[in-house]
Amino acid sequence: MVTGAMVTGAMVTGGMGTGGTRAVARCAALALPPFSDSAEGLTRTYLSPAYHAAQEQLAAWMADVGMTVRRDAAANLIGRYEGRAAGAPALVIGSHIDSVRNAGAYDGPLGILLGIEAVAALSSGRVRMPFAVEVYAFGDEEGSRFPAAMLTSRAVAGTLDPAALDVRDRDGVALGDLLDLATYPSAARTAGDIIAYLEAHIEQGPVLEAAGLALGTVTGIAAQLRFEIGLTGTAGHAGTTAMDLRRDAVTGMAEMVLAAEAVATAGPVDLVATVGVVEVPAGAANVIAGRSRFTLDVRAGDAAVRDRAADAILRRFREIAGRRDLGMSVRQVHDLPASPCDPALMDLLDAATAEAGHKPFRLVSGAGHDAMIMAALCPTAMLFLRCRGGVSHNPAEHVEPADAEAALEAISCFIRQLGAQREPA
Ligand code: HGY
Ligand code: MN
Ligand code: MN
Repeated sequence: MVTGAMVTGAMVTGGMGTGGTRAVARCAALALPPFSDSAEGLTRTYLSPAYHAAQEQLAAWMADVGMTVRRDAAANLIGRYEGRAAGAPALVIGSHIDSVRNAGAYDGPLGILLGIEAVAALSSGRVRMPFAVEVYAFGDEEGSRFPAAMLTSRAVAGTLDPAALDVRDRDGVALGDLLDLATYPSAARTAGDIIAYLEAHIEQGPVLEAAGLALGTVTGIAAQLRFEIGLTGTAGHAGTTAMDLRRDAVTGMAEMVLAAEAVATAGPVDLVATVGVVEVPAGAANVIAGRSRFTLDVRAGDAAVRDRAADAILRRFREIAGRRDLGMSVRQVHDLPASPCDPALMDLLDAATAEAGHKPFRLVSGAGHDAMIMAALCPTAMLFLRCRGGVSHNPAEHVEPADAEAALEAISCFIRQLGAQREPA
């Protein structure tokens, strides 16, 4: 399975870096070709050539630390380090290998690599726990290739609606052209197989840095709705069409974008609305746009707050479309309910953070994570790491190796304490 593209541990860290430092260096290595689909910056989308190259590299690093490695029918990569008894239920440590476009190096891969380093610490000490440890590299958390997110963790959690697999990317490539959709749901795990899910992830926000802390225990993940909006007006000549005769799909979209911003700004601080993709098919400088498309992402810690805001925004959109005589289509892409983390695992993560020498601190996640999907299958916990300036979904994303060392120590303490809880009486 090893190819010339492999980057060995020593090559990445110039020798035996310690686990957290090595994890950070490996994330940086995975941000470069062939592990990126773009020559400039990092873009790694589900099932792309860069995705497969990065999976091969992760598989090699998993095998290096004594894990058996497999891919499931959703093309997730899974490493397994057996417990004392073969086939024992597993603690799953995971995150996602796919990225947004022009991404930072740490959003996703860091949680996978810290899982591999936690297993490295166990295997180098020849330690076996009363449970197995599995490391999941989920394939499609961002939804940056197909118009759906969290597909592969939903397959694992068994909550995937097969209709969600009927998707095509921007080039018209269907998911069914790349994977066998009939067997895709066989990626599902049974609840008894997994005792808990732990995800380490950069905070992607400013709270830990402002508090002067390296680590945080996540209390829950915000609810999110995602829509695709299409507008239809009348294409026309930019030079000959009077302003009051236009059915302009771009100015209509622009008014709607600002309306979404106004509704969210008027709400509580954790209510956010984002238009991240705007498209003008067949757009040209001298053409009044007849069509436009855009995405709408609405989130809040409380699903009722999120839903009221989304309703208000869509009402504003309908009013704008009516006044401008524009056709409008609204497709809900996904609805992810708020996901509280498991109280007992949060306590364990606090204790592990303290044992690692850091002050336990709790915070909400405004960002979505595979953990919110895995919560349907098993108790979940998330460990946040400070990231510089709270910057993420941006090449400037940065993690201090010392913070990754702290996170690895906390994860190792978490595994030890979970093991102690599950030792036979
Ligand atoms: O959108 C999110 O919150 C995550 O980065 N996918
Ligand atoms: Mn992420
Ligand atoms: Mn992300």
